[in-house]
Amino acid sequence: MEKEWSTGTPRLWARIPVPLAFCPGCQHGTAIRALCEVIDDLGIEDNTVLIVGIGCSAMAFILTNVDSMMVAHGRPCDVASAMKRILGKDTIIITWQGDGDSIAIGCEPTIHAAARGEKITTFMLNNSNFGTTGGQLAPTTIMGQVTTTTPYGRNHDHGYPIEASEFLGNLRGVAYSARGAFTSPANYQKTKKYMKRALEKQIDGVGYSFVEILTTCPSNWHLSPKESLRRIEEELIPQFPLGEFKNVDKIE
Ligand SMILES: Cc1ncc(C[n+]2csc(CCOP(=O)(O)OP(=O)(O)O)c2C)c(N)n1
Ligand code: SF4
Repeated sequence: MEKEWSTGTPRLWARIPVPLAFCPGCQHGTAIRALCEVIDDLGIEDNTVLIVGIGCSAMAFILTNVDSMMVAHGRPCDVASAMKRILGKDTIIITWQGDGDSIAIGCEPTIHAAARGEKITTFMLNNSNFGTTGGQLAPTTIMGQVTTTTPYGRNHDHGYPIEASEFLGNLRGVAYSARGAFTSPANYQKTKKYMKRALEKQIDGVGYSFVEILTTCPSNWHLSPKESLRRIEEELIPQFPLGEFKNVDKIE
């Protein structure tokens, strides 16, 4: 029987039954659901292309019923820039990336796509470590955080975390930059609003748009799903405040 979308499942959600690839309590699935809902709301599913890098976050391409491409680790913004230029303004190009993919190995592609003001949108899932490969230090690892490569906690010798939303918001080619989280229903709705605004900037052809989303990684944090949510509230949000950092309708 045809699935009833009125039950609350986003239209864009994959129509083939696939086992969820994520660990219990991981919020990557929540983020993908939010993406599906936003694309549904905007009615852009037929002209959207999703470009994923490498990492747990990349599983988005299996769970969404949208044209997609998986590219080399860190390279989504390069491929997205080329695609947008070839396919033109009517194709909505989204890169869906982990923090490692986006601002560790993919730092240069991301910064230069932003600086060039490419009319693409990046959604970056910040779980403060490299999830897939076992929880190593990432540019988003906070001070004091224990990871497999900082077993005594990140300290001053390891350098300092990158606040990607604030940093990218300072670049001229960026039309929109925001950071959200899914720690409560209210935050879920707010983050969806940020995601929608970012895509609207692309639809309006203003410039590069970016939304960072704080997500849980219970397996590598060695916390329960509930404790992981508390960690985002108590430890990550104070370091990575939620909100909009740039929102312009025209780049001068
Ligand atoms: C060129 C290259 N370098 C390293 C790797 C190994 N690798 C695969 S996933 C990954 C980390 C992904 O972390 P992140 O982007 O934060 O995503 P998450 O898994 O946390 O969603 C790494 C280093 C790779 N696949 N390709
Ligand atoms: S390792 Fe972390 S990011 Fe990857 S699926 Fe598990 S909880 Fe999610």
